Amino acid sequence: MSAAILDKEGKRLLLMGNEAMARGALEAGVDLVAGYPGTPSSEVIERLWEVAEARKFYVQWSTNEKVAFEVAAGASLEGARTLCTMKNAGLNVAMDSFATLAYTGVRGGMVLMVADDPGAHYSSTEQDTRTLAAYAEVPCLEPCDQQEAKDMVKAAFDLSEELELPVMVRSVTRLSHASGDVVLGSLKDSESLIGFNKHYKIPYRWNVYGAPGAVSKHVWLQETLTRAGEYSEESGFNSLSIPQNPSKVGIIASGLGYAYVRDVLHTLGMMDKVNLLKIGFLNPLPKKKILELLDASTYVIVVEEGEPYIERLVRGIESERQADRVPVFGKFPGERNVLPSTGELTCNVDEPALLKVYGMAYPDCSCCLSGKKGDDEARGKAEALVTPRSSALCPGCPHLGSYWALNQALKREPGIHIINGDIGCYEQGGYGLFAQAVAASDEAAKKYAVRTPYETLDTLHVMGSGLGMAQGQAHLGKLKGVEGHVVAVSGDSTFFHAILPSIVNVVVNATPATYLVLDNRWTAMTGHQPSATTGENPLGQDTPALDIAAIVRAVGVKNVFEACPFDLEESIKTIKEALACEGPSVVILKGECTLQLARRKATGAPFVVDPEKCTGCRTCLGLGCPAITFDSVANLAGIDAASCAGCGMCESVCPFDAIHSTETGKRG
Ligand SMILES: Cc1ncc(C[n+]2csc(CCOP(=O)(O)OP(=O)(O)O)c2C)c(N)n1
Repeated sequence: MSAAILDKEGKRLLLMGNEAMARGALEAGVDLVAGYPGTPSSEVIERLWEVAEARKFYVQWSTNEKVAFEVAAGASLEGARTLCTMKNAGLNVAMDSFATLAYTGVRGGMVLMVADDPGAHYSSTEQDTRTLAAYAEVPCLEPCDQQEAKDMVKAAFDLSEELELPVMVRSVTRLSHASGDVVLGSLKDSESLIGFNKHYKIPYRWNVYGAPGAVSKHVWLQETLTRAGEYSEESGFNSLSIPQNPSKVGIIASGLGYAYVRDVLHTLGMMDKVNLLKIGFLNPLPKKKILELLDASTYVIVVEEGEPYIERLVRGIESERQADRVPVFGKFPGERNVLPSTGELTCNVDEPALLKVYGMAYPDCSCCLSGKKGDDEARGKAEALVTPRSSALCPGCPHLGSYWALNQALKREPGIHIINGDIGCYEQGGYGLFAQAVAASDEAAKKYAVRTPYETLDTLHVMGSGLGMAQGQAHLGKLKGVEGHVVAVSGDSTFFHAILPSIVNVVVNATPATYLVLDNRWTAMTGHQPSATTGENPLGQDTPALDIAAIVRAVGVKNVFEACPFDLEESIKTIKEALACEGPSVVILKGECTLQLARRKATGAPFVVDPEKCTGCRTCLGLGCPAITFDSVANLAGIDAASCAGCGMCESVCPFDAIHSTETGKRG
């Protein structure tokens, strides 16, 4: 695909939204790109890595989103065109810098691409970052398809330079990860005039506190945003169409919401029969166009992915105008609610919504609201056919060994243990199934038996939160004499992203908690981007591989242990030693991601179960490896040779010596 995004002007290609946005940056002559992986945003940078040398720009995966944002911002202050990418949650991490950079503005065009995830396909929340762009008082654009995604990223660089503000482009999962037709524009060589000017246009331009101070910079920001409103009014990304005989119903549709509305209107043969305002430039909104639509319509429906963000503002505009003459329908609760305020929009959701609004004008159409019932029935039937199960770690995943070892190490320890999880492949250690709620007062019942790795984690929130929460629990437990261990786990990429300040906090507050780093050498969850322990960049070139044990020792952790999670006995013993320590302890469980081993053909021969020796005890199932099967009729375990990675962990857990490698034929 790298060659494709370098294809020549005029070529029509099928591109993923993220690839289209990468191309947009190349057509803008980008100088520097930085980001942190996060689905569904990562492919923008992955594609750009592949062409960076040829197109002579700099690219990096940064340690976290705040760092990435600052890397891009710093270069922009020198006049470079910069792109920064992240997922929705990433903007929370970068927020401090994002909200503050707007006060000084930028010099070279700076575009921030944030991919939201309505429907939470890949995320802990459905958070809508458009509200954060508004909060930071930064212009925000949102494409409706892949062509516009490319064009918008390119245009965002010009807009950013024109306004001297960073410009945010908001994408969503279905745009970033779906493919569509894109006609390419011309690639552009960088034309940036690079050079740093401390007093650019105003004295101490790049210092929020610099005279005449933050308030005056805020005044400038608000004036600039007002100017941005004029651009929004004129922007080709916002278009209003009112038929000759204006319809009673006006639709305001933004981003992907517009794409769905367009499909539904085509299906219903109503494309040129409604008053339609397409919004792509959404902060600030094109207020005059909205007023025109309101003037022409009896009802208005707002269709947008995420919160009722535009709807709220349109309601405000309408009530400011003349005592709520035009009812505004959308996602707000109440009698004008026609769209769900959670989950993702689809044509199935939008069509009944549009018809419901029409149903008020044309009551005959209310029969069309039955679509959801049909969906629910089909889902109910499908659910009856499927065996419920948790999502699983890969066969031979080192995290399986880490969880097995942790659960074994804690097994006979007194008290109720709290295992704080974090975000990464290993978060599946908390997905579980079939648990029952227990009243807070029911002390005994709180000690749930953990039968598989997938029931291990007790808390799971955001990157870095596990170790933070563990500290509160450990200190409180000590103060109140609560029995039980407090543990936190995280991966290696998460360690560098969010744990570093937290581990310093552990040390300076002498926190009696145990922290396990599940170091699989990669940022596996988001598609195997390198982490700081990998030792190579995405092009396979050598980079320093940082040593987590040395880092935690350097910040003052005295009890630092290392073990290999594929060696279960060693891991159990090591974790027990760490749990027995008085103060803070850290265990680094170092075992490379099995998918990477498989890619390098470094996995072992498959293992098999000897039916003569297997007693059907099911101990091996407790490892949670998806390659292990169980025949409940024959009461025998088995191993799926095609998926077995040959790690041998199952051999070590079998109490009857019934599992062995096909290579050696016996326990090695
Ligand atoms: C703030 C934020 N940024 C990015 C992500 C996307 N993301 C989920 S897990 C993860 C890192 C996983 O790497 P690691 O901690 O090494 O664990 P692994 O998946 O390799 O087991 C990332 C970047 C996120 N969830 N939140």
